[in-house]
Amino acid sequence: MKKVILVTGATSGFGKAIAIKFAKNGANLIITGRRQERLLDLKLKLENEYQAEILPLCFDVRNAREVENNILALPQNWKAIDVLVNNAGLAAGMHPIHEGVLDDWERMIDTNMKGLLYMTRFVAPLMVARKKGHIINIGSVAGKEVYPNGNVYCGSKFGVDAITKATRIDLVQYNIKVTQVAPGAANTEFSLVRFNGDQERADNMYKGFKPLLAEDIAETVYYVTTLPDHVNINDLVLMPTAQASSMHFYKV
Ligand code: NDP
Ligand code: 8X3
Repeated sequence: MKKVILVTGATSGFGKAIAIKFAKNGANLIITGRRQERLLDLKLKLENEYQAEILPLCFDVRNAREVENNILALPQNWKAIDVLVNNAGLAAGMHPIHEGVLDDWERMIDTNMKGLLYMTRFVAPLMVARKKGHIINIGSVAGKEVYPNGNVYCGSKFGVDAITKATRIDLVQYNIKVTQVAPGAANTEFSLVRFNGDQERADNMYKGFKPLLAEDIAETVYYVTTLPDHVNINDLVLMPTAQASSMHFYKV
């Protein structure tokens, strides 16, 4: 029986690479995001290249009702979700706290924390009923150490760190694994989104060192699902070799 993996934010970056990695390894996938065309392109690719069954769901994780309706409406065979990867997220802007843009703050908190909570709230009961499942939250080194002008993004990822620990405690009695994977700097669309489409500023973030690739995170997320039933990775922090902390990089 093929595993069912639900990945949020599968239209780009980590989420897309995670979907590809699991499809390559024989899973069926529920892929979600707001960009329908990208979801449909990925569905075709995964079906053609890996003979995976793919269910694309287009919704905004910030909308609790959309999350609830999409999960409740899943056909019965798709409700047996083995792994939920809470990956959808973003940084918006990078300003000192006293100059912060309120709309950016709302987007980060609503997506990174509340979106992850809504997904967990409606998927976890399906796992509880089966006494089986694995929830993987994508945190960040920004949820381990703050950095200048990272204020609200860091706060949202510290939130993910705390929510992950709390979720593990609440679900331990149901045989559900809960893991955080917390990456350092990775070159995806993340910085382009953070700097509102400014490609030069985004590229500058990764100059002079080799950042993580989305595939590195996909390998890691896949790895944590391959351990025996009695073993759970609680928290896994990975960084580029040239990064030593959220602020220390060796650049040449
Ligand atoms: P990308 O920008 O490449 O991908 C982000 C994904 O999140 C997209 O698929 C996007 O889909 C989805 N998303 C964003 N907002 C929403 C929303 N409101 N509803 C549904 N989906 C949404 O970035 P990454 O792949 O790098 O980021 C993935 C995760 O990893 C994020 O949580 C990020 O904070 C975290 N992270 C990133 C790091 C990095 O350096 N890149 C390092 C550590 C953590 P769509 O726009 O189609 O909705
Ligand atoms: C993304 C990594 O260092 O840009 O979470 O905050 S960082």
